[in-house]
Amino acid sequence: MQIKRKNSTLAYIKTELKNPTKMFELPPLPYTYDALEPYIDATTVEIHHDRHHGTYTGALNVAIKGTPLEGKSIIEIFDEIENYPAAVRNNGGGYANHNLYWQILAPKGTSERPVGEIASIIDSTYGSYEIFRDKFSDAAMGVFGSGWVWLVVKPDCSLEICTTALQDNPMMLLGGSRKGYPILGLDLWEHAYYLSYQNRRVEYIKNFFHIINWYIVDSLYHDALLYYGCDNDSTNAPLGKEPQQDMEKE
Ligand code: MN3
Repeated sequence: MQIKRKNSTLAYIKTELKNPTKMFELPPLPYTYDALEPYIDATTVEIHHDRHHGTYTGALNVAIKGTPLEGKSIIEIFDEIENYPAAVRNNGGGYANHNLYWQILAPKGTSERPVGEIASIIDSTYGSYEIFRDKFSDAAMGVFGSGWVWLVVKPDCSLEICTTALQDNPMMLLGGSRKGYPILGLDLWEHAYYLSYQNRRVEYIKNFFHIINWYIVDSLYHDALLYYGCDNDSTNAPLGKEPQQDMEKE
């Protein structure tokens, strides 16, 4: 089963990041519950998507109801996240983080290695895909308790591996700054892996690399470059450049 660039999937992510919606809705899984087996079992996917992600989504709507955040996009909500109760931060993050998580996963065989421009930028940033994989895994193992590990694009257009606690998202404006635009994220909460792996988080992290949809990650990388106005023709372009029109052509 091949999942490559799908306009519907990407349109969803772009819409989600840029356009306001009145109520947030739980996006359907882009595959069946058992599609990630044997690495993530069907029961885990079903509970994780339908109940955990569903609950974050519903609770986000409740948390923003009647506040000035109602009708804003999740990215606009992240701009003001420090001004609202923890329920907005926890459920807004939980909603957005899982949107990304389900999109960047895919059945084994979809893409065993990075593809497109993200492949070359990973090579030039980290030396090789294998070195990147080790660094990402080490960062994941360093998260104590519940949280996430991310590959983000920073405002200066470079890549960075970072982690967040609980359901924080790298785009949340916290203490005056954001960590970056996430293009890959791994859920390290026990609910993501416990039924199959119990305490063996290291195996869950190792197996994650078999089920990444690098076509989607590459598309998100292009979205991030566009978001920050990076010059698509050069690596680590300086800040402040106008978005290049030719990046819109896909
Ligand atoms: Mn989760």
